[in-house]
Order: sequence, then C-alpha cells, then structure tokens
Amino acid sequence: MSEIGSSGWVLERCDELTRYSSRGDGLERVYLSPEHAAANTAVAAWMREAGLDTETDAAGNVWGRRAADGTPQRPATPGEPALVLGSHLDTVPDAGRYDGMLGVVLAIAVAHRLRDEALPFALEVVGFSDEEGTRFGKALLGSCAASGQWDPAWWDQADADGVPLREAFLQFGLAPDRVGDAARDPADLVGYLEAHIEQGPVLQERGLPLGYVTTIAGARRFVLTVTGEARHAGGTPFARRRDALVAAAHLVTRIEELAIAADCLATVGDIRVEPGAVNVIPGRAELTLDLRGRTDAGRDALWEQIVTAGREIAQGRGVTFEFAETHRAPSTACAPRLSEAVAAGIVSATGTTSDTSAAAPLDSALGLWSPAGHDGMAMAAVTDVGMLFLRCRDGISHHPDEHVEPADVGVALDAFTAAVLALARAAVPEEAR
Ligand code: HGY
Ligand code: MN
Ligand code: MN
Repeated sequence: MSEIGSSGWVLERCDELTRYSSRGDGLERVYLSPEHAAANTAVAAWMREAGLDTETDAAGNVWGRRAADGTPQRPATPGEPALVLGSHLDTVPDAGRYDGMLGVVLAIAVAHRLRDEALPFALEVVGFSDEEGTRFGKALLGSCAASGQWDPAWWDQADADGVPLREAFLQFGLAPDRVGDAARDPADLVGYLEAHIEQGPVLQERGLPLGYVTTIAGARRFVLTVTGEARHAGGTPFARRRDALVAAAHLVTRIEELAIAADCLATVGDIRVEPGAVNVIPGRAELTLDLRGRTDAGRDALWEQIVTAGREIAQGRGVTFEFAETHRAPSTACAPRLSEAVAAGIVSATGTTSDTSAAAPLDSALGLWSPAGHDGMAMAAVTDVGMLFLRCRDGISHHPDEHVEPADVGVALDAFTAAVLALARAAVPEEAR
C-alpha cells in the first residue's frame, strides 16, 4: 500500500471504493444503500488516518474536520469557519471509479499533507452522498441538504422499486424530520473547493493536466410520458395505430435537432415501454430528459421548444404528451477568489512558477466551462465555490473506462495543496503575515 497522501494512495483508495457496489458486473453505488453506508465507513476511516474528526450528517454525508490553528497574532477560537474540500461518493450505473470518488480521496490526501501546517481556518473534507440523483431522480440531494435547500416535496420521489425517499431514509437509519440538521450556516464556511475529473476532452486536447472551472452548467431533468394505445401487432393496420414508441422516437430525434440548433446539450438517457411485448403495439413510453446549457435562459428556451414539438408530434399521431420536472439546478459561477487560488496552485504545481502567493492571474491557467454538474451548484447557496479539473483519458466518464494518469493525480495533489495554502495566506491580514 502506498504512503498516505501520495498519488498511489489516492488511486488505491479509488480502487478500494469499487468494492462497494450493488452489482457484481460493474460499479453502482446509490444513495442510502448498503454500499453507501460501507463507502462512508471506509472514507471516514481514511479521514481519521489523515488527522480529521469524523461524523455523518443528517442526510448521510460523511464529514471530516480539523480545527483552525489561528495565527500567533490571532489565536483560533472553537468553531472557526472552515474551508471545505470534497466531492461525492455516489455513482451512476456501471460507473467509472473516479467521478466523485477521486475528489473526496484527493481532499483527504491534501488534509494529510497539511496536518502539520498551521491554518487560519478549520479544514473540512466532505463525501457528499447523492450528487448523481441515480436512485430517486432529484440530484444533489446530499449537497442540497448541506446547503439548507431540502424540499419536502422530494420525500415522495420513489426509486425503481417504488421505495419513497422518506422510507429509504428510515431504512438507512436517518430521521426524515431531522434532515434540516445537515444545513450548514454560511458564517461557518470560508469556501468549498472540489477537485474532479473534467469529464470532457478539453484538457487532453490542450495537453494540460489541470484546469480550473469558470462556470458549471445549469441542468434540468424531466420524465416525458407519451401515451397511445396498446394493440395487437398483427391485427392493427398502421392507419389504426396510436403507437407510443414510434411517437416517442420522433420526439427523441427532434429533441436532438433542437438542442444542436440551440447550442445546448439534451440527452434521453432511458426509455421504458409498456406493455413491452414483441407482439403488442406500445401503449406507453416513458423517457428521461437531461437538459443543459451555457446559460439557464438558453436552456429554458430550448425546453419550451421541446414542449411545443412534443405537443405537435402527439397531435399528429393521436397520442398524448405529458411531462414532469424531476431536477433543476442553476448555472453556477465559481468565485474568482477561489479560482485565483486554484490557478495559483496549478501554476505552482506545473512548474511555471514556484510562487504560491495568495492569488494568480486567472489567465495563468486554463479556465473551463463545466457541462457536467457538480455539488458546487448546491453549495454556492451558502458559500463561494471553486473547482480544480483533472485531465481524464478521451474525456470518458460515466463509464468503466474512466481513467486518470498517476502523474496527473500527483500534480493535482500539489496544486490542490498549494490552493489551500494560497487561501490560508489570503485569510491572514497583511499586517499579521
Ligand atoms: O450529470 C452530471 O453532470 C454529473 O455527473 N452528475
Ligand atoms: Mn457524474
Ligand atoms: Mn461527479
């Protein structure tokens, strides 16, 4: 086993987390599952190894914390605000091992590297419990709880087995009526920094190991339902059919056309057909839709076009078109204050300069838009957020072929550590330095 805090240790921990999966043929770990509990236990142990005190909050997020050291001129007091480092521990079905997990483990490694460094703020590491929204539909449940944005309407969202979120809370050993206890007070937070694989091709194309995030795309998710008429596949002439699947297929290709024209991203990730028999014309088709855009306005305008297209197709084919929104998160700008610290970290780690002064010009490192969503979208409601991106091979993510180079993880560890130190310097008043 590699030394704690090294890139080898980080990669070995990501490998170990693949053991906590609900399927034998790949990685899947969803919110409030036995695998979620097992991963929390393993991560909490690593947090303690790195010198952090640990706890699980009222929404199932796992936290590590070390108190502030203050400065000679301003000794720390208990309960000092914290800089939070972290990411998420849940996955999509048949996932890669780095989306989320790399950011949590890398944060633990940085906490270890800084354990003998006096910091003017508390340092916390968090493993958020549900960023993907795989099980219940609403995403960012863990970070929405931590940012005081829990909506009671979510309790009735049910998983594929019909288990409502409220029931899953109870089964996991959490009290639904105490979920509000997970909410952090903005006054207790210095900022939230997340390291994450890019999940896109830009860093690889530019030959760079690291970049910082400028803006995280705002996403909206829906369930679209097309209802026609289940009929005999042999006895029903085409002129008499109200085939829900054919109508849905027309809608799916129209959605792609509209999204390309709008310079947005739209994905139908799942489609379920009823009754689902080879010799029965589909009477019902249920589709998931994920919409993202550089701006919320552009994304929302595309959604209106999709609704119009759905209604036109439905009318033309004698079926009905309905929709329900399951998730919405605003486009989120990272805070320049944190991005400058991340840029300083990148600059110092990649050797272009050894100066880890409090900030570096944002044009000294590559800033990228993130079409992928992240927990920072929720945490931005209570504190400034910043992100460090790591190159991933061919931009592949949400797939077992997700891959990062050990050397890039090494550079990311140096950059993330330097970013925290840059913020620490910036937190100490000039006269006290
Ligand atoms: O869907 C996303 O963008 C993120 O991976 N949850
Ligand atoms: Mn993901
Ligand atoms: Mn992620």
